[in-house]
Amino acid sequence: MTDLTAAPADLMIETPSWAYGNSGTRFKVFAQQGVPRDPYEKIADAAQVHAFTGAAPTVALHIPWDRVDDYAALTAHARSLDVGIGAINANVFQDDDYMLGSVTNPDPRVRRKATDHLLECVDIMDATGSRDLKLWFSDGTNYPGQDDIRARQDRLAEALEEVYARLGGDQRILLEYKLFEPAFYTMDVPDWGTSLVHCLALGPKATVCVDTGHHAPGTNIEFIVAMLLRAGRLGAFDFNSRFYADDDLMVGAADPFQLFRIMHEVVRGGGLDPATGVAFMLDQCHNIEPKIQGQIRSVMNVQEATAKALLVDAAALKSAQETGDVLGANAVLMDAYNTDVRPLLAEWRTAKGLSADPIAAYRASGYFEKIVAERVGGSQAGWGA
Ligand code: PSV
Ligand code: MN
Ligand code: MN
Repeated sequence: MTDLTAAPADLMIETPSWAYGNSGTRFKVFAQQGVPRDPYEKIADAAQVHAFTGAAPTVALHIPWDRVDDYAALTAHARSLDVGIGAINANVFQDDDYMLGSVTNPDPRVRRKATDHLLECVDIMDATGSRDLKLWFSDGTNYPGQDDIRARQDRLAEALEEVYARLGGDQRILLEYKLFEPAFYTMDVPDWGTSLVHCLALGPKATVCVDTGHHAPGTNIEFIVAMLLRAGRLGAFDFNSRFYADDDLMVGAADPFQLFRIMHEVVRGGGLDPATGVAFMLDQCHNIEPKIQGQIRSVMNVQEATAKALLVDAAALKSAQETGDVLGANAVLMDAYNTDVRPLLAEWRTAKGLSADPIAAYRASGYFEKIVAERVGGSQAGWGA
C-alpha cells in the first residue's frame, strides 16, 4: 500500500485570485464583508489558505481583473507572504469588441486586439515568473449560419501559433475547453478533442486544461483524464463542482465520488509526479459562503480524494482486472473510496506543524475580523455570472 503520510501532502493546489472577490450570478452579486479591494489583498487572502493548509503555495491571476502597474512589486508582495504567482489567465471576454468573438472574430482588428492581449499576458508571465498561460475563449456562435465554423478554427489556430511562438523556454499554454456558455450554438473550443487537436498542432508546450464544470451532464471526466495523461497533454485542472452547468461550486461538494475517480486516474497515470506537469488549480466562486474558508475546504476536499485514490491497492486491482474478477476489481476501488482518510490527513497536518483542523484554526485566527475592519468597499471578482 502507498505511503499515505507523504503523497497527498505533496500535492499542491493553486487558488484563483477571483475566488476571493465578490461574485454571484447574472441575477445578483452579493457583497460580502472584508473582501479584497485589489490584487494585493487577494494575494493576502490566498496566503491565508496556504498558511492553514500548507498546500496552496500559488495564486492564479486573471488579466485584466488583476492588472497592476508593477508586477515585480506584486510578485515580491506574494513572496513576502510565502506564496507565488501561478497561472496567468487571459481575459478576452469582457470587452464590447468581443461580442462576436475574440481571436476567432470575423473582424481582423478585433482578432489583433485579442491576440495582443494574450501576448501582454506572456509579458506578465515574464515579470511574475509564471509558467502557465491559461487560455479560455468565450468565442462561439449562437445561430446556425452565423459564421463559418471552419474559418473560426483557422483564426484560432493562427492566434495560438503567434502566442506559442512568443513563449519562453519553460512557459506553457493551457488551453481550456467549455461545452457551452456564453455561446449556445457552437463554442470554438467546446471539448477536450478540439483543445487537444490545437495543442498537438502547436507543439509540446501546449496542453489541455480540464475544468470539471465544463462538460455535458454525465460525461465521464476520468476517461478524458486517462486519455490526456496517456497522450502526455494533461496540463491542468480547473477544479470545481457542479449540479447542472458551470456552477463553480466547491470541488468535491456535488460529487466526491467523481473527484475520487478523477484522482484515481491521475494516480494511475503518474499525474502526481511534478515531472508530469499537471497543475491542480481551483476555479470557483463562493457566492454565498465565506470565501477563504471555501477555498480551505476545497483544498481539503482535493486532499481527501487524493488520499483515497492513493489507498487503492494497485496490485490487487490489477490482479482482479487481469483475471476478469469484475466484482473484485470494483471492490478494490470502493474499499479505498469508503475509507475515512480524515484522521490520516489530520496526522499529516500535525506532523507538518499545521493545525489538524485548518478551518477551525483559520476561524480562530482573527484574520476575518481584521479584514472586515480594515477593508471597506471590497471589489467584485470581475466575474458577475
Ligand atoms: C470559464 O467559465 C472559466 O472556467 C474560465 O476558466 C475563466 O477564466 C473562469 O471561468 C473565470 O471564472
Ligand atoms: Mn475554468
Ligand atoms: Mn467555468
